[in-house]
Amino acid sequence: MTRPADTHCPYCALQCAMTLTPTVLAEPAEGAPGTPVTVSGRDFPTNRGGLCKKGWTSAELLRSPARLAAPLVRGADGAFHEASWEDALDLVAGALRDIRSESGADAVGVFGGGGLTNEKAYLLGKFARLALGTSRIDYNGRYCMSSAAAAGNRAFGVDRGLPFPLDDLDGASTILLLGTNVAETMPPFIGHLAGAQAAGGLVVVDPRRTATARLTDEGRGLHVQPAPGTDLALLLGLIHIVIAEQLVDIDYVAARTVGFDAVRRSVAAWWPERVQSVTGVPALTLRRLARRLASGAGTYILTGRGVEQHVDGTDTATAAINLALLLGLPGRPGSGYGTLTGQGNGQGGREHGQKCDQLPGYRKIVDPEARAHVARVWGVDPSDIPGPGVPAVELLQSLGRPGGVRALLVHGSNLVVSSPDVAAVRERIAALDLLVVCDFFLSETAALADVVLPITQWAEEEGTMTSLEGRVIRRRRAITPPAGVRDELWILAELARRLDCRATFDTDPEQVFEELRLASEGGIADYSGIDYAMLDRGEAAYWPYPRGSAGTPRLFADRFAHPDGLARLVAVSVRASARPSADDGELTLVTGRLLEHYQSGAQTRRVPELAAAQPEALASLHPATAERLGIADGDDLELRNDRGTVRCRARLTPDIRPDAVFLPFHYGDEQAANLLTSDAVDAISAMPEFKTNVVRVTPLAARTRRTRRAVAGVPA
Ligand SMILES: Nc1nc2c(c(=O)[nH]1)N[C@H]1C(S)=C(S)[C@@H](COP(=O)(O)OP(=O)(O)OC[C@H]3O[C@@H](n4cnc5c(=O)[nH]c(N)nc54)[C@H](O)[C@@H]3O)O[C@H]1N2
Ligand SMILES: Nc1nc2c(c(=O)[nH]1)N[C@H]1C(S)=C(S)[C@@H](COP(=O)(O)OP(=O)(O)OC[C@H]3O[C@@H](n4cnc5c(=O)[nH]c(N)nc54)[C@H](O)[C@@H]3O)O[C@H]1N2
Ligand code: SF4
Ligand SMILES: [Mo]
Repeated sequence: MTRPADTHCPYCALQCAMTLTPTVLAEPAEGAPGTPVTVSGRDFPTNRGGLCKKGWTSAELLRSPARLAAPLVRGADGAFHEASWEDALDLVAGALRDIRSESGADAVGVFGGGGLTNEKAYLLGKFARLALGTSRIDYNGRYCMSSAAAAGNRAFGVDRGLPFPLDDLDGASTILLLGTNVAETMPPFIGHLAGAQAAGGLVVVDPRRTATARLTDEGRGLHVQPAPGTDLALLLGLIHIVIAEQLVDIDYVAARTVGFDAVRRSVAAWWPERVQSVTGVPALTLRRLARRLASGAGTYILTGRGVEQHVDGTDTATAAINLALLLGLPGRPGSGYGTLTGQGNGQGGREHGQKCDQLPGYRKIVDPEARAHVARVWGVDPSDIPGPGVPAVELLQSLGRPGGVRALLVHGSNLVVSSPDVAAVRERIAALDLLVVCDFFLSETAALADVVLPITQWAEEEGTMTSLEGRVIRRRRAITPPAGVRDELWILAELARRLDCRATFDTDPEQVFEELRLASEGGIADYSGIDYAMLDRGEAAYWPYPRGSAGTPRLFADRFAHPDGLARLVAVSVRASARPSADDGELTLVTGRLLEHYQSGAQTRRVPELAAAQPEALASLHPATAERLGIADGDDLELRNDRGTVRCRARLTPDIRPDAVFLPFHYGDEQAANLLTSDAVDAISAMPEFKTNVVRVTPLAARTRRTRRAVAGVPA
């Protein structure tokens, strides 16, 4: 197969459209492994032909020398040995059977990913429930979208990240970006901010002066730089002002929402000066901002991980929704509220059964009607479907413990880099009886496995993804995969057969999608009206898309998804959280992303150009803080807390607040930012606290000096 293929980027949820052109045309050995592929941007409403560096270089991974070419099985000598697919799958199935018969079905766990196609995500959920019979499945979207999802479900009765097409933003005059650095995390996205910039109305809330914050320079808007982890207070303050200054859209609130009185009471004490004392944002700025947001049509409020990845992430997202509802934004033409989904299929991946409490179509696994519907599609009895499992952090905490998970299958996550308190996770992984990882590289997680199964990459497979817009799009195959790798649908089908599962496991993506359509029919995320043919004709398919309908580009025009059609205003309050003490060495650790690397870096650290641009973790410090701590640019330093230690070099920048230090989480082993993060989770969403943790920062050279002096009996 050597025709150009219209597809989308393998990485983030913007899913930029690209064309892949195999360079060797009409070769006799058609589709020989290693066919070079050229990437070109393709016009599409979201990226308009643009791609970021990661997209441009994505095809290099197809022919990477690091790519796995055969199953790997760990031998008695502790080393990996190549094995045949038959042997590797027999071994996995045999071990799973033994563990299941000894310890019960819940002794086998599954960890999925938001990068999987809809077909893989759907089949993985079915595989866990039917072939393994386990309730123990969850996925890395727990680390990503769970707080935004919980808030959206609670307020609107539905969780579609953007309830409107992205290019609606083009007409905005005010856009409030809460905790997102789109200029680095979705570069082509910023084209959609131009209208708001021109109107002087781009507002970026971030403790760092990021590339996105700089888009507000020169009268194009405002950068608000609160203390990390204080967004909830900031939002309660904005709501307080909106109410106090009578900026509430009274008619909208009366007609379309419930809960206003409780919200009004809950913000009464958050007057601007008090908010200033908590957040550091001047009261005057808060008032100006509230007035700007209420100044008329064309206002959008969008959240990202910066406000969501906290132990109060659901409540913070809820406060942002409350603000939007009081201003009458959701569902009104030309304005709105949304959250920016992160992973390639972060939206579709959270709809079809990878979540521990979920069945396809965003159905609840505890709902008898949902169980009956899905059981019919699967050809089983409802009682064959296990009940709810446990969310990701709890799942990982149970590994290798009595009564916990003994065997774990990982599909699409490098969890020993990206999970919170990762030193503890690595210990738990070591306590497993069996770890099986499907990947195309020997990621840090795969390197710990007993069996590694090498799989196809995006340019070698067919399927669908659901972008951050809630639009279902086609992933298309451009080249034939190398001989030694397999499609994950095939792997799941082969394992299911070996486990004597009687349910059907199709290996053709289109057939799997046909089944997903039926399974999702009548659910919240209803895909029943979508098929490959219409996607291939280029039709825009936004869910919910019931059979016979035309899909739903825009939600909430007339009603919200709760049975009574009304949105819920939910009163939320600030709880005390850990703050760095005035003690000189303690700072708030803020974690996040760099343009060049994707997530745990398992893929992008293997692209030479990207690795060369950002070869190592650098801790960003304010020059004033660095001076106080005796650290110069490029110095080695140590970040330490009760959970772990990271050693890296310092990068001095005035773009960060003096009370914080920033570390990207894209690096493995000893440079993993998650050695320092806490596994405390949000009570509603089970989202871990990734964004703000307390660390002590010390220059390494000085520490060594001190240690030497101490050894020599000299006081440090
Ligand atoms: N280059 C690149 N792009 C990506 C990804 C990647 O790994 N690399 N991953 C994709 C995925 S899965 C996701 S989820 C998205 C994430 O996309 P973003 O949400 O844009 O990414 P982050 O860098 O995690 O966080 C955004 C910002 O939050 C700020 N922040 C931290 N703490 C706080 C806080 O307490 N309050 C506020 N207001 N802001 C805070 C950080 O300084 C950071 O600039 O990106 C997607 N795109
Ligand atoms: N400190 C800190 N930690 C964070 C975050 C943060 O901001 N700060 N962000 C969190 C967020 S938002 C996210 S989304 C997570 C992401 O973190 P991870 O879950 O680790 O995600 P990736 O690094 O994308 O890992 C995906 C792995 O699966 C492989 N892969 C890619 N596609 C497929 C496929 O189709 N099938 C299979 N089987 N494998 C595939 C890749 O090669 C890679 O090894 O990290 C979270 N961790
Ligand atoms: S913005 Fe996201 S989808 Fe677009 S090219 Fe970059 S990584 Fe790929
Ligand atoms: Mo994410």
